Amino acid sequence: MPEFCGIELAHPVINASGTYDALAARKVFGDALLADFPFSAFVSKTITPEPRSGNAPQRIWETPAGMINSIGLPNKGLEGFLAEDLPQLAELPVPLIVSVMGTSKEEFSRLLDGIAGREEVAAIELNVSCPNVHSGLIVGEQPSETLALLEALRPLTAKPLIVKLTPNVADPAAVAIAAAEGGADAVSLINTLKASAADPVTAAPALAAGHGGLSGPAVRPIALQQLRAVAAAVELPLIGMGGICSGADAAEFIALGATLVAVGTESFRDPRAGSRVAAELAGGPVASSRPHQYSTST
Ligand code: RRO
Repeated sequence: MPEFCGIELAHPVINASGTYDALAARKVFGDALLADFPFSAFVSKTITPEPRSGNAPQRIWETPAGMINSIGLPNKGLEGFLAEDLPQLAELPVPLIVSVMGTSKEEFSRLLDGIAGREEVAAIELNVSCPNVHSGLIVGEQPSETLALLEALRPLTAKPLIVKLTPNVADPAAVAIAAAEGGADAVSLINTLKASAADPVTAAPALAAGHGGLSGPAVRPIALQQLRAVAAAVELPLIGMGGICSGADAAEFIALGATLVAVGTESFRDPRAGSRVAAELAGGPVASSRPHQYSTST
């Protein structure tokens, strides 16, 4: 049984925020979902102080080894989340981690005030890395800003604070060090990589927003390198994610320093991916399900 920031978990596989709608799944699968939930903890979609409708479509674009999203953080806002979603999420058979994002220290503080005191909430993930919101907030990109945010938030709660790092900086380890100095309990990485695409026929941008964040197997080696760098820089427990599709993929993240792993984009293709990855991981080393597509003979 892995232990993470004092929380006992049945296995090391959780979901990446925003990639698995547990409430929609409950409506489809009913209580069968609760009897066999795919993750050992559930991370909510990121919430903001006020409701947001997200970006205009087109918001998703598939790529050969993943997808680009420009979802733009649609959510019910803090009040809507507390009134409508939290009571249902509390029925899940696993600890709940709530992901939050503000555009200032004051907004983050408001979110923590509303959420941290709720007994249903085991931990809070601070999303300082969404690639799709033009907030002017550089908190996750500059170590000094990350430190200042944590110094403002740390006194507000004793619950574990997890900082979700952006991969879109030259030195993610420097941001992780600042998070640790500010009193973060853990770090999760990576969020999506800034990416773009155009329709080759019309020449129009593939996404209405013009750009988005790339996820899926394409980003996995980048995520592994950033995880390795962060693991060398801080003592904190790490949640590793980025293109995990199998137990073998998850084992790579654990080998390079992750305490927990998160399945994200793969859950869109296979909603049972979390259970499958956990079972493959528990079964010991798993041969890669993907043969080499490019020559590796030299
Ligand atoms: O909602 C999104 O567009 C989004 C978020 Br909050 C995030 O953290 N990462 C991402 O790729 N998309």
